[in-house]
Amino acid sequence: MKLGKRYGILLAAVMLLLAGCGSAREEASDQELLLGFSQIGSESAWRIGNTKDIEEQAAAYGISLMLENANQKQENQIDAIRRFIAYKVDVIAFSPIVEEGWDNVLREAKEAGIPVILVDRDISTETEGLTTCLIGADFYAEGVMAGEYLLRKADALGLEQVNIVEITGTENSTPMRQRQAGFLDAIAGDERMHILESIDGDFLKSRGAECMRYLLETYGEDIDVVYSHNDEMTLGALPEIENAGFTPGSDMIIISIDGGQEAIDVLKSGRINCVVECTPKLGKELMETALKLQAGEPVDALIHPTEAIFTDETDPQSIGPRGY
Ligand code: GZL
Repeated sequence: MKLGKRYGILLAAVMLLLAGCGSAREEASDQELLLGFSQIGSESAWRIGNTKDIEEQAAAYGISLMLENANQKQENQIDAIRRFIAYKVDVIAFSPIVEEGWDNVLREAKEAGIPVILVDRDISTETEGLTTCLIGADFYAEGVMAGEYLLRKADALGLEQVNIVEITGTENSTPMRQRQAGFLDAIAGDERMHILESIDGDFLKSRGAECMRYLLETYGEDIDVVYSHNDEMTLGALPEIENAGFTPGSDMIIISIDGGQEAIDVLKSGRINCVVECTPKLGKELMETALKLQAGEPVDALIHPTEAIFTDETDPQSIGPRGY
């Protein structure tokens, strides 16, 4: 190939690349749906599994996906949503790290005529019509399932007093607020149940370990139950319990939420007593909902996946591969 022609092709490629970064719209063919998704981060196996499922389902449905990882910062999510608006995506979706603080950017999306889908978590706002629907777990029901398990366990063990420490997820997030509310409502009125302390573990393994160290130093053998809002924090807490000379699963009842493979394997070993499932596999519903919105079809305001509970009340060895 002549040198001049090669440079010509290179120059054209560079121009296309520069033009392309000005609008993702030009990169996606006209009929393909362009979906902008702002993901919270990579804080847990659940979150990583959620991202993987969304990417796989976008490919399966032929949807062009712009996925941005916010690295646990709300301001990064707000910036990402503004970029999606500038790129003129067809649909915006995001998992809001906390419930408050979204009104301004969602008004901008509405003014741009771009529908917004909430995935996994919810927002709190006084303004109607900023989002089209929520696809995510019923966190309140997860908390109730955890609390009802504890009531059964206390009966089975004949416990007369049950001292509970709670390691919560990210403060002001939907799963934190609702998993706490559901659990407290389920045990309310039962005189045996006492919450010694509730502490924010931010859904992180490292914070789960720090919180458990503090709780053990403060309450030690008075702790009968650890209620942890996600597996990551639970897995951080377990070695601290063992380092303090206690056996999780027998000296202390361990209740966790998410249902990832690692926690289920620990449940099978008897060091966790109960894992409430919270499926990260929301991608299929997200893609189908986005396609309906693009076609101008009505969508359900709330889509809750069905979820299970895994406990030591039945043989956990039969639990199959979890996929996250
Ligand atoms: C729940 C999700 C939570 C998970 C955590 O749907 O928002 O966030 O329980 C994750 O593992 O960090």
